[in-house]
Amino acid sequence: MTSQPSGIPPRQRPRSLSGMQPTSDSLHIGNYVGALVNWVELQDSYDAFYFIADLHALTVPTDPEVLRRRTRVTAAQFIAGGVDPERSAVFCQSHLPQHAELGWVMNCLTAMGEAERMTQFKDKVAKGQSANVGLFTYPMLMAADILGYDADRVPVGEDQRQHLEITRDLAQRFNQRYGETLVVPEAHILKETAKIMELSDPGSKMSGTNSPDAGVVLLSDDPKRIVKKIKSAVTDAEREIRYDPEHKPGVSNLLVIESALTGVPVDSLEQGYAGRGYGDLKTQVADAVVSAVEPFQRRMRELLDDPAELDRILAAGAAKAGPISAATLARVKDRLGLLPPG
Ligand code: AQP
Repeated sequence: MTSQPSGIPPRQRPRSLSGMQPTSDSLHIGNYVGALVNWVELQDSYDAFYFIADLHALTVPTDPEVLRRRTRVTAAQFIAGGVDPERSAVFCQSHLPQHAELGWVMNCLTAMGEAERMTQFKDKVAKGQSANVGLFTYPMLMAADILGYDADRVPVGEDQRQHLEITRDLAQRFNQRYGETLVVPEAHILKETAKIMELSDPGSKMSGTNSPDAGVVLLSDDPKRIVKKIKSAVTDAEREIRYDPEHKPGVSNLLVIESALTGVPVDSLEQGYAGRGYGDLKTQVADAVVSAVEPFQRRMRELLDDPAELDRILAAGAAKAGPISAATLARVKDRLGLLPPG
C-alpha cells in the first residue's frame, strides 16, 4: 500500500479508483483491454471505486437525453465487463458534489503554465475540438476524483499518464504546504495494452469521440460489423506476422488485442502464426473479439432492460463512496483554513 499520511484513517486494504466518460454510445475495445480488464483484476486485492465521469463528459456538448442514456450504458458496460457492484462501488461522479468542490481546490493549486502543458488538451484543440474552460481544467477535476478517495492505484491507459503525474504533483504540493493530508497515487498502466490504436490508422489512438467508425470496435457493435472492421484493418505491405509496434503498428495492434482477450502471450501468438498470412491473423483476432463481446452484450442487454436496478446499483455505489470523499474534503478544508459551517 502507498505510504499513508498520518491524518488519514487506517485501512484494511489499498484502494483502486478509476472512471470513464459517457461520451459515446458505447465503450470501445481500447477502453476494455486498456483499462476495464485491469479494473476487474484489481477488485480481488483492492477496495475498488469505479465511476462514470459524467461531469467530465460535459466538456463535450451533449444532448441531455443522450447523456442520460449513455450514462446508464456505461454503468451497464462496467458491470457486463466484470466489475462486481457487490464488491466495488460503481457510481456517477455527479452524484457526489465533493468531486467538483475538491476540483476547485485543485484548480487553485495549479499554475497556469502547468495546466497549459497538458498534451491531451493541446491535442484536442489541435484536432479542432472547441475548447471550453472545463476541458482546460479537466486534469484538475480528475485529480480531485482520485485524491478524494485516497486512492493508491489508478488503472488507466497510456493517454492518462500525464494527468496522473499532475495529480501526484498536486497531492505532494498540498501535503508540503498544508501538512500530510492526501495519498499520492500510483498509475497502473500495463505496457502492451496501454494504447490500442485505430484499426484504420494504427498511428492514432482508438478513441470514442475522435476515431472514424471503421477505426474503432465498439463493445456494442454487432458481431458481423466487428468482423468487417477487423478484416478491413490496415496492416502493411509485408507478409510476416510479428510484434514490432514501430515498423508494423497495425499487425502489432491486432496481436495485442488478441493476446489481451485470449490470455495467450504475444510471443506465443507470433510462433503460432509462423508461415501464415494476414488473412489468418484477422480471422483469429475477429474470433477472439466476437467470443469476448457476445456474452458481454447479453449481460449488457439484461442490465439495460432493468434501468431501475441499474439506478439502485449507482445509488448504492454513491452511498458507499460518498462518506469517503466527504471525509477527505473535510480534512482538506480544515487544512486550508476554511471555517466549518456554524
Ligand atoms: N485506445 C486506448 N487504448 C487503451 N486505453 C484507452 N483508454 C481510452 N482509449 C484507450 C482508457 O480508457 C479509459 C477511459 O477513457 P476515456 O473515458 O477518456 O475514453 P476515451 O475513449 O479516451 O474517450 P474519448 O471521449 O474518446 O476521449 P479522447 O478524446 O480522450 O479519446 C481511460 O483509462 C483511458 O486511458
